[in-house]
Amino acid sequence: SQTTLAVDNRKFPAGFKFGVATASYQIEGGWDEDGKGENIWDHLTHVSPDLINHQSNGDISCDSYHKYKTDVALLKELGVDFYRFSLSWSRILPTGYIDGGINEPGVAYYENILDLLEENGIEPMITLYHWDLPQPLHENVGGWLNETTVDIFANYARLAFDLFGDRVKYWVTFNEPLSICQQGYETGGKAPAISDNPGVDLYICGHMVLKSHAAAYHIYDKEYKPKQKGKISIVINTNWAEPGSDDAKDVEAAERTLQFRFGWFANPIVHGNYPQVMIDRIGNRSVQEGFTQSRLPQFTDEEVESIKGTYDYIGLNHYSTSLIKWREDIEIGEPSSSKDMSVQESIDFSWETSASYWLFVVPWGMRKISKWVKDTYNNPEIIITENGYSDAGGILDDDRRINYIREYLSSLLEAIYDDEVNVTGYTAWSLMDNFEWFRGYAEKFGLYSVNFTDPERPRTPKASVDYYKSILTTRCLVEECTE
Ligand code: PNW
Repeated sequence: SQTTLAVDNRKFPAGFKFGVATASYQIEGGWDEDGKGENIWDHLTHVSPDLINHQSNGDISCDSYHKYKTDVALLKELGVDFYRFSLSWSRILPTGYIDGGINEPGVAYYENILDLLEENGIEPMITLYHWDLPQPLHENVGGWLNETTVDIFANYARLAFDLFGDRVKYWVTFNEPLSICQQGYETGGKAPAISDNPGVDLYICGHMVLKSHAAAYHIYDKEYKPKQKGKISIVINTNWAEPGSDDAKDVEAAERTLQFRFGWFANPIVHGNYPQVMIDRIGNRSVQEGFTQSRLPQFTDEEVESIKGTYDYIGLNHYSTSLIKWREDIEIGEPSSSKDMSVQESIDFSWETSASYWLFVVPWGMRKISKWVKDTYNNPEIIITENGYSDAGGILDDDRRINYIREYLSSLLEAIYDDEVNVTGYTAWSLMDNFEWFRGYAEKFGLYSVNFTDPERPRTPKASVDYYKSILTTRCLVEECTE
């Protein structure tokens, strides 16, 4: 395996921005306060607590609903250029629908945060949807499996631009459609945890999320961008897929993996339609399985035109790398997206581990995925919207996290200078330890530690706070960097 030998001593380009990220359900708490409606994560953690490690939930979490002033003080202390956070849809629209009424205290909460960020010179980057769908939209409408949700989301997006857009220059429609659809509607690893129609529902979800994204993009582009002058896009996640050998078949399988994970969403927004390899493979298998049409829905020509170009930058969440080898197509039976892809995925046992089973420390993957995105999608502006390292907690001297950030950023500098990839920002996940979905509070990604057994939820800086601060001051990774 390759390793980064020395830390890059070059300075990040002028204008390069550093931030940290969080998400509403993971930090806010106040799950039913001041008129907030129930969302699919409130519902799932309450109805099926056994799905979550230690039966934890986000009812209180970091209590950021009450402690946002402290949070902004932490951001100020860190010296970040921007803060990426998400809106809780059901805090603003308790039923999910505009017609259900706007919850004023919910709106005030985000206005207060935006005011404080502005006072402190920190730019907001707002994610409209980081997985917390209002429960009524799931229960009564069918959530991301129903076309109706596209319009309902578009109305919510318009409201958000209307309420907050004068102060926001960076918008994200969706965080990680791959996680939303594959885990929410196939493996059951995320809310609404539906897994009874594998190989079918996830692609319908992807279709609806892409249409919803495009609808929100066009609303912003036509009605708000001319005066608000911000940028809007989507955040897509993927591991780097490293071919298991130089064999052409392994190289092809690795490329196919990237297309099935990243291309599923990036190809439509950049080139207008799903990757050909997905259209072909899912189409062929569907026929053999006895379906009368492909399990991958089709865009009409009009939809292709409308989705194409709906990005002002590309948001990339990147944490780790996998080794991919070619394999014989899996035999026809019950459909699934992994059978559609049919590759053999593994890791190198020499890679450093983390507290997350899926996260291995492979810094050079950052350069490779950035370069691949540049080459595959017409050299777009790229913002790394998440990258980070988990431990099991109780470690304030988090040298493994420091090392992870240093080496991934070093690899990013190589992408920027040696491969001329247009990366304009980097976001560390996360500002503080928080509710890590099905893993509860067992995996900690924070730069600040949070004591979840203390009702005050005190935040304590880990050593990585000082390290990140120093990067923000010097704009490089070593004590003496070249200009
Ligand atoms: C992100 N993977 O999800 C999410 O956006 C965050 O909410 C989450 O807390 C963070 O990563 C850490 O898990 C991911 O399998 C889901 O490579 C899956 C993967 C990576 C990130």
